[in-house]
Amino acid sequence: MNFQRLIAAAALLAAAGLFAPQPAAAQTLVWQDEFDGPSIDGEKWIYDVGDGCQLGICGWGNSELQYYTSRPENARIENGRLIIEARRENFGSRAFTSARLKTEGRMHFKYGTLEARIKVPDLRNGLWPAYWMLGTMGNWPARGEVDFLEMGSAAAIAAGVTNRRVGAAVHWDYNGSQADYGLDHNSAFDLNNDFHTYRMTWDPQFIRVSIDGQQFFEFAISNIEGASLHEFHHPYYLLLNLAVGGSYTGVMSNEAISAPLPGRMEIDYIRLYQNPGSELYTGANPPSGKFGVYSERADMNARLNFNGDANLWLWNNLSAISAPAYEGNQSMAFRANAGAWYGLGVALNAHKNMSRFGNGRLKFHMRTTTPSTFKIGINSSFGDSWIDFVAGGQQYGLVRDGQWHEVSIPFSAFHDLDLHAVKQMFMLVSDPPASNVDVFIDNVYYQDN
Ligand SMILES: [Ca+2]
Ligand SMILES: [Ca+2]
Repeated sequence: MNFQRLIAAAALLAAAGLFAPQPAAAQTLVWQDEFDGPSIDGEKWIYDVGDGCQLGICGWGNSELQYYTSRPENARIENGRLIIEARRENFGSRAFTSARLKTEGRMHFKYGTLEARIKVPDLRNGLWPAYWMLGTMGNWPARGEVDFLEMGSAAAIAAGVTNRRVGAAVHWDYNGSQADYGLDHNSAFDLNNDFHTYRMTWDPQFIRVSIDGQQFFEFAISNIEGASLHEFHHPYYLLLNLAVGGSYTGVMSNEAISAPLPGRMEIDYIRLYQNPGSELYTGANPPSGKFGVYSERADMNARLNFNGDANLWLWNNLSAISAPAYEGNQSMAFRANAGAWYGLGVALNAHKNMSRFGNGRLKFHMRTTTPSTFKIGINSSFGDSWIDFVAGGQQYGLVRDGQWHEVSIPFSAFHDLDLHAVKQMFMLVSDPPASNVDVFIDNVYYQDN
């Protein structure tokens, strides 16, 4: 079945009036945030900050006009509610600020029922509140996306139902192309005057979305192989944001934003209930001491298992050569040819919570004579974070003399590093060398303080 047929089939079901409200069954509450603490809980939420340009997606991939910050002006707790506030103010070369929060590295789940009580601001025109989830691993759209609440679309503005229309949608990969399926619901009254209950149920068969008990979205996900729906059977994390302008709204310039500002999206609570087959990750019991990324040493408290946890990827221009290890039997021993960049990465199959290493160091042994600039990095929920090794600059213990040396980099030296949500624990990328070079790395580990 192709994607177009899926849409057609779902549209027929909708036309036939088969989207009946589902009675709520008694379910086990497994995660919640009532937003009744003194401040936003950092064990549950982290911020996406900036305009996306640092990740190569200026405007967060949607031509959004705002700069996201982690300041209380844009996100805070007030009277038992999470407030996300969009403001008109110049910040980071943008004319608006707002906030985008996510549970990446703090709460991931597969299957479950989510219930949230949310009040949106007056959206006319140009505000775009969103309550949604993204697959934890992989590149969009192959990581999967499910939107439970989006409002302020260009079509809603054109139809004169900006504050009444709510949309739900799914996005995934179908044979290497983006596939989408979405449905809208027009409420009989404005949704910005009060709180409404948004419910998403996800089990091995369906993703369904309702507002105030009225289901308006259903997507069948059980035909995994036939319809390429693997994306909807993996863990996801939650996001909440209030965008200003952007392609969804069709409001593309600062001058065209007419919504009253500041505008506040308020979330009273989010509760997650268990469904059959549910999985929940909260980053509990994180490792400490010495954590072996690529080390055979006996004194590691824990270590990566390359037959399950992680893979060593050779990205470009590296071929294995035979050489003695620094310790144990194995080491990274590679030759890079002149004239092309080279790089490698230790990629995890799932996020790892390394938050106990914040005051610690990344340590490894390295042996090389390369004079080229290279960089050592870690990928976390904030994207890549790199430390440059420029010949003649800070070397963190490396001497480029062809002998083994220990390199020790404090994690505090990495910018924009979210140790709570690490996805690639060790990366190396080098400028093209002028002549062939050999690079040896061994005994890579995280050391806490
Ligand atoms: Ca509350
Ligand atoms: Ca070794």
